[in-house]
Amino acid sequence: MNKLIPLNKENLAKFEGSLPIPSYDLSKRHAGIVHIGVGAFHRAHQAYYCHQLLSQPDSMEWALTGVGLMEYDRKTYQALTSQDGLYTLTIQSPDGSSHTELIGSICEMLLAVETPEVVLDKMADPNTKVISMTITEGGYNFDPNTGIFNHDDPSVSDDIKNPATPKTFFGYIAEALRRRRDRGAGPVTILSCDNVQHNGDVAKMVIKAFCHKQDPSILEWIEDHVSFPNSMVDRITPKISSDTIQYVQDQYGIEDAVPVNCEPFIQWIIEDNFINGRPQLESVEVQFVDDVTPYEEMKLRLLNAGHSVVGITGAIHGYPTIDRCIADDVISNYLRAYLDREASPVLTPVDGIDVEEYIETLIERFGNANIKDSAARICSESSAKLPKFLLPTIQKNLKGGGAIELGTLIIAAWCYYHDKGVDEQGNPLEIIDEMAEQLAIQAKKTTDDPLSFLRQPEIFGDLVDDQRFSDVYERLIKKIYEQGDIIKVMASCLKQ
Ligand code: CS2
Repeated sequence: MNKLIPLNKENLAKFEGSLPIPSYDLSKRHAGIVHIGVGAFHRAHQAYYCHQLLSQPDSMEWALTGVGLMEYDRKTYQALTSQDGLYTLTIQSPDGSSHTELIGSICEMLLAVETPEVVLDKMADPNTKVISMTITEGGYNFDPNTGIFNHDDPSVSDDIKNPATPKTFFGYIAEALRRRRDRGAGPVTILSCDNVQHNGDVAKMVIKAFCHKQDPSILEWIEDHVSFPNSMVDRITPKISSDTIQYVQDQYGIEDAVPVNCEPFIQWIIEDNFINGRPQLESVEVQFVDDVTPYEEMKLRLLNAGHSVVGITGAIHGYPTIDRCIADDVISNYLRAYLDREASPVLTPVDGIDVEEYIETLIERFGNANIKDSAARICSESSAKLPKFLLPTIQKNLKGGGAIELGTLIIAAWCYYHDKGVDEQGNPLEIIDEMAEQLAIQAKKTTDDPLSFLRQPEIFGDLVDDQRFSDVYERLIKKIYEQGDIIKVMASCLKQ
């Protein structure tokens, strides 16, 4: 086998001809955007859109500075730094075909734990017009039931006391905004790219709540100088895997430590509310709208909730990937029934969007066997996801007298998942959740107190007090525990 070529600027020309490389001059890029949270999703989505934009005339100021805030970001930081920000993106279609490109929109990477001052100065630089982020559903640190920001989180309260030496996302934003104000660096747009309903409004609420405690003097400046567009982001992006590393080596002879693979589908809908200019992303098919609400509601409650329905039940059974779950007729019929009977009836209709068609497409997307999206990724951090993806549908149906059985079974299955810790084939479940310990403790009490798992108000609010909900839950959790076969229980719920 030929020697592998390390991926970096110097070697770029060597790849020409074997795969598409950036058509723009890398030395002419300027980072008008600082992005916090450079995970696989960011690199398959926003960085890919920016890459396409940079290929067009007059857009060189819309490249990205990538920031990792935490120690666990070090590996990506080191890899991307040694690769001059370059990486491969492999787009994999359901028919088995793949297309790989070299992406060049990330000009530089910074690691906050290494160079905090550089990060703060970059965020406060007048040339930084947008600070965007993917900090995950749980990263906003608020109670989904009360909407209240959690000041008591230990690292948040540390940051409240030490404004000049931040550690958290909130601390960095507050200090950067103060520096912008004091230096007259101009307004800035804070653009959330997470799967949270009204992600911009939520970002504004939590940042203001943090500043209110830390330094209320900045609040007025924020009101006049910072905008927070809501946005809906979409592209299924598995975790980086050794398969993809191997694939780009075998196909292209490229040594890329952090390659990304994803599905062909991509969508970004943003409210046109940028306070200091914005990239002309409409030229690469990003949609700008006045109100993103109906689109985000549809995506979170159909696609993301649908993912949880499939991922949790499939993981319990022992299917490793989402496509394997979908290939099981009971799971795919169950998914369709959940979306048709419970999720769609309580959605705000979107002009020009056919929900039936949206559902068809999402089931096809889930069935993409080429991307190998793991059930474990979908189940990870469900304690932050389900209150945003699935519980709103149950709550709406409880209010309006709609059906709740199929959604409630997923909550019961989630409890079982944390109680058992192994799948039905006897293999250990890969459980990744910040609340995993508490979830397991509550789940393990189920045989004595069937409603024990629901007694976690930070997740379920006061849902346990709803008689109709708790009756259905109790019946279903007993069924799961008695039968010990999740697919059978799903099939029986479908018949009703
Ligand atoms: C998934 C999302 O994390 C999850 O549970 O539903 O990551 C999903 O793949 C993306 O939102 C797709 O846009």
